[in-house]
Amino acid sequence: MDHDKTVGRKGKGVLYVFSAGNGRVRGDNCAADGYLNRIDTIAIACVRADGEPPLYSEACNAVMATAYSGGNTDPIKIITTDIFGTCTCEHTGTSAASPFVAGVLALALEANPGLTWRDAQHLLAWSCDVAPVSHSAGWERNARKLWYHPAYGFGLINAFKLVSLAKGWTNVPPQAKCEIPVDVGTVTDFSKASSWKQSVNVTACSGTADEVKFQDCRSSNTSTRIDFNVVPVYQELNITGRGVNIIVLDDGIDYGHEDLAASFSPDLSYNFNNDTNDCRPRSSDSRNKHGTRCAGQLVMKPNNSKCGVGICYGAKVG
Ligand SMILES: [Ca+2]
Repeated sequence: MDHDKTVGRKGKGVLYVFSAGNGRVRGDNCAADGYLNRIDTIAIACVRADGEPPLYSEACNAVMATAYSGGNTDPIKIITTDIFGTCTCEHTGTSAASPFVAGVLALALEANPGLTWRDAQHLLAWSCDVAPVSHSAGWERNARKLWYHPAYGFGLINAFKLVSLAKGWTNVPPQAKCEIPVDVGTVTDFSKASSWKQSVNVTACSGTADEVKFQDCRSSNTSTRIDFNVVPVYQELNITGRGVNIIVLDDGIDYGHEDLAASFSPDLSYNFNNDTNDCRPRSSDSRNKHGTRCAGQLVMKPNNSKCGVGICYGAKVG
């Protein structure tokens, strides 16, 4: 991933979007996940249609933003493609939230192919809506007056705002490294369910060349609608993800599916089981449907009376 950050997309960096995890009800915390805690990845939590987080969606300071999914017993879940050429209305978990954000970022990349991995994070911070999820306690403003909540990140993703902002975006400066030595005292052993807390006041390297300062509060939105606002991206901006490549790191894609075939690219695919680019899921195990479902959320074909419409249906997937 270090390679992808510095070399991928001709130096602009691959955008990695991860689900924040489904174990909150068991006490899991996404801060314990090394992938989510990398500064160059984007962790996504979820809410149900009523704006409440399902019991499984984890909270930690790695969470950048929120998208929709369904609760465990919720009748409203996500419609997408399924294996064996079928459709499902049962896709759920944070697994269903992160593809929506990946799809919106794909739309942003069509709008502005020059975006870096850092720009993507800034765009999320400045365009997400807080109002639809503001009813929960625990929101705090950061040093640049942006609202933040560990269960929602910077709020609910808003495709039209993010892509519109991306169109005229000026690249943020390269990453600066602010290092502040912290004495955490004696090393402590942890057992399950034990906890340890220490507070440290930091200055964000104020007054130095590496001062953390390039965040501000550009957008405020009082809308309370639960809506990604993706339709105006198609209708007003004529953007569908064209020219953008997305890789679903998962258990395979049923690429012959009539809602996926046109967007599938073998050049983007690799099967680690047999070292080929044939990424069809093993049909002997019907649990291998996760990747097909996530891929459908991204690129389902529109106007074919099958399943639904992918959020960035003009993109390529593998
Ligand atoms: Ca379709």
